[in-house]
Amino acid sequence: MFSLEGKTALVTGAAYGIGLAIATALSRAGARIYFNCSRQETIDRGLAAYKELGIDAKGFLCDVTDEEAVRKMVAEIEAEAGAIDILVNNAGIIKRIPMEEMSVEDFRRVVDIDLVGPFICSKAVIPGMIRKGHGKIINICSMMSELGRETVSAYAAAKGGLKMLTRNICSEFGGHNIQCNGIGPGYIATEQTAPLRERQADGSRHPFDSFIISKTPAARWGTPEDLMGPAVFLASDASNFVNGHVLYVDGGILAYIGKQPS
Ligand code: NAP
Ligand code: GCO
Repeated sequence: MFSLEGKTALVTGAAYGIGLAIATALSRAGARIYFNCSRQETIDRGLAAYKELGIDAKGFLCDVTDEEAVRKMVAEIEAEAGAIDILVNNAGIIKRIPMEEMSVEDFRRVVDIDLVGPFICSKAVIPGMIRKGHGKIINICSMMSELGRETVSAYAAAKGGLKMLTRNICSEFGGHNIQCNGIGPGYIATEQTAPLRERQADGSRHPFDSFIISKTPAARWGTPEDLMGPAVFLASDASNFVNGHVLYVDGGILAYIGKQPS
């Protein structure tokens, strides 16, 4: 029930980080992999990574906020491989700026990529999924789908919205045997969170790094590999009666008040 043999998967923003790990897991379960990024150098970086992994992935230069480009990409994939069975809305950015200093343009850009992008990509693949009689959409949410913190107003608003978009796609298309679920990663060691883990001048941990360690029962950051199994589960027949759910892969952060001061 966990096999993805014969399935076609599109993972957005999957040149490195979480997207690359998820696409690799789907490929190892049998899926054919397509991915997109907004910069040619990232596409090239991703293609080199997939080649190194022995995965014959195809990359598209496509910004998820560009509806025409997304529709063209999906049409090209469908012409080559048939309707897309699995869409992972992974592409995303974050801007860490105090709200009173954040421009409306910055706020809009984060929401555009992290929330409108998944809407555009889902809207593009759903007709094919309906024709095929099944589909899996996995939205990469966040701790910020549930919690706020200073400086990430746009990102939290977008990821909170993405949780509700997940539930709405579930509601609107569950009758077509389309399951739409979220994965809510905890704090994962990728390029996106590298600034939060930078060693201090004296060699000590970044204060935020220490904070996350104290908030995580496992006392460690997650890795992209920690998300591979949950992604295969939500992309496979094993989750055919799971719909509208956000699976938090956070090491227990959301369950834990935090390490008590010694
Ligand atoms: P990352 O290392 O910053 O990678 C982001 C990827 O998205 C890159 O491949 C990037 O390539 C692509 N991308 C960005 N804007 C795009 C656009 N407009 N159109 C198409 N592709 C675009 O991020 P990550 O840490 O792997 O995170 C991946 C996803 O997980 C994001 O949605 C993030 O919000 C979410 N997440 C991350 C964490 C974490 O702790 N790292 C935790 C929870 C959720 P280009 O720049 O070339 O487009
Ligand atoms: C931040 C981090 C987080 C992670 C992730 C947590 O600045 O707080 O970047 O937002 O990216 O979303 O689940």
